[in-house]
Amino acid sequence: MKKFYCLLFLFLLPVFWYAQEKPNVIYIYADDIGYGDVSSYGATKIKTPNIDALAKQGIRFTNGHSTSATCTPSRYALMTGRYPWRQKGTSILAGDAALIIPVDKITLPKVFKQAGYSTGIVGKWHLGLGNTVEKNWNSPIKPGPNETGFDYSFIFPATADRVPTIFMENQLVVGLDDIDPIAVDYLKKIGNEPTGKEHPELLKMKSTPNHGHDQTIVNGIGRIGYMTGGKKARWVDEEISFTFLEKAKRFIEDHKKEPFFLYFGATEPHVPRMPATQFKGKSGLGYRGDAILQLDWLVGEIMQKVKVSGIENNTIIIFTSDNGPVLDDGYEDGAVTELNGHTPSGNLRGGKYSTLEAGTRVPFIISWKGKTSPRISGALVSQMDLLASFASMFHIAIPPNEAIDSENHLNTLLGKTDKGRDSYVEQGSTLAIVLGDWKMIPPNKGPANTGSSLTNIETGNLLQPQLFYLKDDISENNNLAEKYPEKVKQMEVLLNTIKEK
Ligand code: NG6
Ligand code: CA
Repeated sequence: MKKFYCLLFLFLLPVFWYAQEKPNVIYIYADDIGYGDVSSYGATKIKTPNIDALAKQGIRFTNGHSTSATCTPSRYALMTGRYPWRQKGTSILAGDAALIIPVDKITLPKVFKQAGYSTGIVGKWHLGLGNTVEKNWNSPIKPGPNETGFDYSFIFPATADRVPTIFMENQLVVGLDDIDPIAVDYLKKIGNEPTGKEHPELLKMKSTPNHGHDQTIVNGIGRIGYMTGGKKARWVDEEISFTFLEKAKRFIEDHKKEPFFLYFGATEPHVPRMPATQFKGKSGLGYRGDAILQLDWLVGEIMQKVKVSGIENNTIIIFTSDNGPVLDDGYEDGAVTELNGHTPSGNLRGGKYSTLEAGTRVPFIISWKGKTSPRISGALVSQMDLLASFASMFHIAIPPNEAIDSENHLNTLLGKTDKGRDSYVEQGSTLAIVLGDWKMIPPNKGPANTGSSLTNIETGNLLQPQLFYLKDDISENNNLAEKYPEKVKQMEVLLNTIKEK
């Protein structure tokens, strides 16, 4: 009899192994959406029903963070599980930058690969390509997403406002043409195409003074950087998200029978905001608001695709943003003039580029239909923690000295507990430290505001230390540094310890 049970156990072993939970994971990374930009986070001037539906069936984090108040560093941290400021060259990258993610270290997609998943990225990349700035855009470029953990990639290289304005599928620009080769330069003008600076009359959307965005014109929009050739490969801004959505749906369709990880990097509501005709004018808040509606629609389309694929109860959908919001980020798109009382940062201070809360505290929703009990969680969590958390889900060991800043908070991310991180470093114009309910911004030179003729955002810079008790003062209005100097000291020491780790 004993023998029988033994044999039965051995026979069932593979069944147990397969029964280990391997939900599909779709990570939707919005670009520049703010804490107050979606209705489930309190927006009243704009409605985001699909994102709200996701929040309603999942966990809505009220203290969820990117690491940084701009894109590249936040994405670097998500991928590597390391604070970006540990590595030089992780600030906003040019469109021709070299890859900054190490190819020989663990990454978030590699965690999934090790667990037997198919991995794909569709959308914005902005982490560099190839080994050097100089590259031939007309032949395969590597290393890139495929060398850092993605089996499949369909991306645009940097941002929607940076050249080259093209898509790439697995190392190769889509739509290459031998007789019209692509060249890109960020230092000098190349080719003879008009620039926004020389020919503003050709623009369908003007760039705002002092903001650049006046180099090569593509699709009637002045860009950062110079580009020539590749006329057939260039995107039409109004169609970018349809293209990404189609590729994402295809990826889901092709992999619905196996576990998959899909990183979906939406471009909304980053500049240039040039939504599709069906969304133009729909929000009443200018193109920025329309772009948010478009983003919400995208989220709904992805949710629907998951549903009709019959994998709803086996799919985790995460929605979050790479940094806080900005209104005027370089184009006359009505974001400021048609704001109509909308508050993109909600009740937080600051925004994109800022060390204040709105720089990194962003909408953060995790839904696993049928598994997560819907709730609101105030736990302090970071996108950077997904790496260690999923590694723990799959019992994967992280190699020593890799992903050193990623913490395992799987139970928190799945809503089983509200215990999050004890401490966290937020990167804006300087590094701030959060410890429990306290936040300290060390003294920092530099203007208190990015400037009313520029993005007009409070930076958080002050020559004195700033100490806030976030629990009672989420809007960082009450500087307690003078009252609690020992707390300031303690947090300064902690920040230095983390920096030296
Ligand atoms: C800035 C751009 C801004 C935006 C940002 C990157 C200027 C003056 N401003 O340099 O428009 O592109 O870079 O945004 O050029 S991010 O979300 O990718 O970090
Ligand atoms: Ca961004």
